[in-house]
Amino acid sequence: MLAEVLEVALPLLRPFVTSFGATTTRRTVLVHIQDEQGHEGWGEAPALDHPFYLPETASSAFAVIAEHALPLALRAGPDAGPEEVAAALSPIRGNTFARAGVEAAWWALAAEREGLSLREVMGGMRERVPVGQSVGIHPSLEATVEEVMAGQARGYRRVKLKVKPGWDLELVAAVRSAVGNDVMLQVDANGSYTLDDAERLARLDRYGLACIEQPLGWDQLVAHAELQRRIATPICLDECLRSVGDVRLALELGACRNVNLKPARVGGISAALAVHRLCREAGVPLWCGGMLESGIGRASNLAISSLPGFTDPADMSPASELFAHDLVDPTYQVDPDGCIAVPDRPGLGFPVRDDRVAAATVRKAVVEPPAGDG
Ligand code: OSB
Ligand code: MG
Repeated sequence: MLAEVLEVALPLLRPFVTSFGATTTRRTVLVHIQDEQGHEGWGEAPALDHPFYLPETASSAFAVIAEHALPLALRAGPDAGPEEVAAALSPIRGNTFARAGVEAAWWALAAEREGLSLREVMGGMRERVPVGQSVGIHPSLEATVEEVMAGQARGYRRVKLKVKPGWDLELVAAVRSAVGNDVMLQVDANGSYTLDDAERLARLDRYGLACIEQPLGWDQLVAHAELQRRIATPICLDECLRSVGDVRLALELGACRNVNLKPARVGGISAALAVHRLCREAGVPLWCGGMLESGIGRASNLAISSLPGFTDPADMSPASELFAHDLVDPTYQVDPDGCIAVPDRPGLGFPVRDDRVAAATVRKAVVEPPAGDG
């Protein structure tokens, strides 16, 4: 079995600005495996370049995968399926993006081996997935409204605005009046407020937002429960939810009424399937978030988004809008009705361009299987 981890640099066409700063180059981490029969699997560990979103970074994910996650996964044996690999990775604490990248490669490998699409091996049903746009922080209201209206013209089913203290009330008022009351609108603060801002945040209630995402700190579950008692807009959590247990606790505490599920942020597809079950049983609105992944990471997000519990549009603006070139070709498109078709090709579902991966690779480590294994 060949197993390698690659760090790739994908320059963004335009910087993506959030309350934690500007992202200009997207370094991300890929996991590539190939078995004796030539079946391949690709996965992505989409930690950001820096520790300002969550503690994990592309560099830390690369190291944890090379030194711990891939060796543990390979010890599960050449015939292990993705759930067995997830179990083999469970001794690793935290480092959810690293674990997810490794597990994802085994999901794609399993799909290729079984001749099934990724959607089928995950139990997804929908053939098309509705998506929304995530609009970064711009220098002016006019520039933001312009980007929103361009997205509306392209069919996006929902608008998400990045906000931070001082870039919030006027912005939401301007966008709400531009798009009208029927467009699904929400905001994402990436943890930039405190409970002292509760009154200001309550003033967003009048704009009919679908949710306010991660208003408070990345580890502030109890404070979110307090805030939710003081505002009418449903709180959605992103950064706070890094395991199935976190989601269960958040719902029990009333810390959120809406869930952004990034499969990689909760540790991989197996954990994400458990979160999906939990939210579906509890009737909690659920949607698939994004991490500005390459088409490799988006492929598994797209597949899982076809499950019935994903009630709201996904964050999945296409790689063609983020990067000069995607790592898969053809990549996916957002159709004029704001949906992306879920591929039914076996395996990952999108052909990986080895030449583009090679050109983007900044470092690589090959991990040997334990002696005696194929
Ligand atoms: O907070 O949801 C977020 C991108 C990178 C890091 C964090 C977030 C985002 C997004 C999703 O907003 C954008 C996308 O992947 O299309
Ligand atoms: Mg978010």
